Amino acid sequence: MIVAVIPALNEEANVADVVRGVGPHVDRVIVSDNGSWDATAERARRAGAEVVLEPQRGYGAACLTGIARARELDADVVLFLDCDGSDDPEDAPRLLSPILEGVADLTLGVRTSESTEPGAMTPVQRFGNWLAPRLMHLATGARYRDLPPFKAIRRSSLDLLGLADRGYGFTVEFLFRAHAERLRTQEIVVACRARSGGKSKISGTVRGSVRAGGKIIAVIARHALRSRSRIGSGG
Ligand SMILES: Nc1nc2c(ncn2[C@@H]2O[C@H](COP(=O)(O)OP(=O)(O)OP(=O)(O)O)[C@@H](O)[C@H]2O)c(=O)[nH]1
Ligand SMILES: [Mg+2]
Repeated sequence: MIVAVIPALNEEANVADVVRGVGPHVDRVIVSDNGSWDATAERARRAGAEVVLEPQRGYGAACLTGIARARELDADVVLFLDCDGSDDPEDAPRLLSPILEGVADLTLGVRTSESTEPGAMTPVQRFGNWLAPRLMHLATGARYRDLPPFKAIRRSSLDLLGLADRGYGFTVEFLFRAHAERLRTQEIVVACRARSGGKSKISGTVRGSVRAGGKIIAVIARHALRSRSRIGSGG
C-alpha cells in the first residue's frame, strides 16, 4: 500500500487541491494537521484524506505523526509532500516508480533552478537549500543536492532510520540517517511552484528563516560531531 503523508498547518487554501492531486497516485492520503485553527482538517476530509492531529507544533512533529499512522496502515511505501501547493502531485509517479520497481529505497525530489518557478523561493531559501547540502557533505561526506520536502521511501527503509526530530531539523536528520544506512537513493528533478495560497510560515518571514536555518545548522553540527567521534573511536 502506498500512503501519502502531508504535514499541514493552516493550509485551508491549498489542502483540497493537494489531496485531490496526489490521491490518484497513492492508496491513502493522510493529512497530519498540526493544530490548524482554520478549515484545513475539514477541507482535507472532504477532499478524501484521513486527518490525524498533531497538536504539538513543528514540521517534524507533523511528519512523525503521519508516519505513525502510515505504520498502523501497514504502508509499504510512504510519499511525503508539503501542503502549500509548491510540490506538483503529477511528479509523484516519477518518485514512486523506482521504489515500486525495486531499484531504489528512497527517492528525493530535487528542486533545481530550471525546475523552480520564478518567485517560488526567496533568495534566503535558495541560499539555505544550496548551503545545507554543502555543510552536510563537509560534516559526514553525504552528498545531496537539496533538502527535499517531496520524497518517497520504502517502509522497511523508513523503519531503519529511527527519526525523532520534531522541528525543522527533520529533513536533515532524514538525509543523514539515510546516508548512514546506505539506502539506495535516487535524486529526481521535480517542479517547485509558488505556494498556491495562504501564508508562508518559514521563508516568507525573517524570524521563520532564522529559526529554521539555525535549527538546520545545529542538526548538521550534531551529526558532524557524532561522525567525528565515530572516526576517532575507530568505528
Ligand atoms: N512551517 C511550519 N510548517 C508546518 C508546521 N507543521 C506543518 N507544517 C507544514 O509543512 C509544510 C512546509 O511548510 P511551509 O510553510 O510551506 O515551509 P517552506 O516551504 O519552507 O516555506 P514557505 O512555503 O515559504 O512557507 C507545509 O505544508 C506546512 O503547512 C509547522 O509547525 N511549521
Ligand atoms: Mg512551502
